[in-house]
Amino acid sequence: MKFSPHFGLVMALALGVMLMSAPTAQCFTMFGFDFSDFFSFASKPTSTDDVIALSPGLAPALAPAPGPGSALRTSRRSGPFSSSSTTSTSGLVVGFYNDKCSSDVEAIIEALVAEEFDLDPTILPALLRLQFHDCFVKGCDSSLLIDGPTSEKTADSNFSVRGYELIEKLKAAMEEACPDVVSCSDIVAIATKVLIKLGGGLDFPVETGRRDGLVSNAADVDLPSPSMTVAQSAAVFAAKDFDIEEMVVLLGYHAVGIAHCGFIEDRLSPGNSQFDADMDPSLRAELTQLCPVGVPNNNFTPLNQDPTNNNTLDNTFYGQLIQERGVLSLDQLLSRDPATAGIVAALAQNRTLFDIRSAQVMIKLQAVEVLTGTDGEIRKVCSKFN
Ligand code: HEM
Ligand SMILES: *[C@@H]1O[C@H](CO)[C@@H](O)[C@H](O)[C@H]1NC(C)=O
Ligand SMILES: *[C@@H]1O[C@H](CO)[C@@H](O)[C@H](O)[C@H]1NC(C)=O
Ligand SMILES: CC(=O)N[C@H]1CO[C@H](CO)[C@@H](O)[C@@H]1O
Repeated sequence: MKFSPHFGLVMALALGVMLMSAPTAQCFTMFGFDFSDFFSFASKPTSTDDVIALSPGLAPALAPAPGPGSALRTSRRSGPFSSSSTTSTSGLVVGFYNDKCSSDVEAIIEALVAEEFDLDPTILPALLRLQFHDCFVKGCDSSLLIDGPTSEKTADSNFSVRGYELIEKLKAAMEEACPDVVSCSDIVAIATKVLIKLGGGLDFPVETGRRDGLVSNAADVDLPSPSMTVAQSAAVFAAKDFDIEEMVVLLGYHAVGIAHCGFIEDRLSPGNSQFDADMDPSLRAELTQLCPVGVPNNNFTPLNQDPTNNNTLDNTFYGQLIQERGVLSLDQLLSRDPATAGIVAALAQNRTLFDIRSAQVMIKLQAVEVLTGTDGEIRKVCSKFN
């Protein structure tokens, strides 16, 4: 049995004759694997505790100047991150719950998330991916969290998405502190922000005020596939108002976490249409051993093959791409495609640049098509509509 990209089937269904060559539709059937081995070697990353009072001069050295659609770009702030609760055009604010709950919502979430991170640091990549998959389908509205026979999480692309239990646990704590006040969507955003800090990223001010969605359909899931070209993926991001630099920055979150053989093996064997002749030969040798073609397995490998990276959110991932050591096809193409190679090079050279841009673009991701005001609802349980 051979695995294909998990996004493939859904993409093909949802987008019909999309630009990409439809990958063969097969199903992953592996659930409940234990990821703990993978992270057992990881030492706990040092957190960047303080958001440096970043001056406006630190604004991205890379191409795109702030444009429409970004929370950051549209809010009146003095620097890349300001802790003021200025309303952005998304309707979100920093500190939305300050006057709505007698307990400190963010502090409670932070404490519980830190506890979980101590037990299982893989919760960082898990929530990063969960946040992305939620926000890119009907906005950051927790539609991914809904249980049901045809809900979003049953889509093929939900394969190996994890972290649902933590969100439910945080929700229970919120219901205890101030019932019916804190949305699941904000819990996901706050938890992700806390984990980014714990994982070595910046401590950016998280925007809140999201409401939870009322719709969750697997048929709405149209996430990009790792077998896309850079241009195809850029088109998917552009449809969500992210430019190509922002796409490259967001894919930098592949600094942490893992990919399963099903996404890799097509790149390894000569004769296969996805064969990557330019992959670093030593990486190919390792991956060929890990992912024997035609042999069903649940094996996986770090998305970031840099041996000095301890599952921290740093820019070493981009350096690996430059060395032809990308694990996913799309990731690797970023350093080869003339449209993105320069962006990869700049990010590979400058950790500070990655730290700032990855936080800024995460804030923007967390504001995609959010529900605010009286739209949607505040769920009582994150896996169920009220
Ligand atoms: C074109 C866009 C993207 C594609 C095609 C893509 C594809 C993938 C694939 C195939 C995996 C491996 C899943 C597995 O084998 O279990 C993965 C994992 C992951 N992705 Fe992405 N991804 C994209 C964008 C993003 C973005 C924007 C983020 C973060 C904001 C992200 C964060 C992650 C993380 C952290 C993991 C590791 C998950 C874990 O270890 O549990 N990805 N992605
Ligand atoms: C990663 O962890 C190893 C073992 O704990 C340590 O020797 C190494 O210095 C760490 N590397 C980085 C970049 O933190
Ligand atoms: C790295 O990026 C930061 C943030 O954009 C910038 O201020 C700094 O000048 C850059 N450093 C180098 C060496 O280019
Ligand atoms: C958690 C969850 O609902 N996982 C589902 C993901 O989608 C597959 C089908 O592609 C289901 O079998 C899983 O139960």
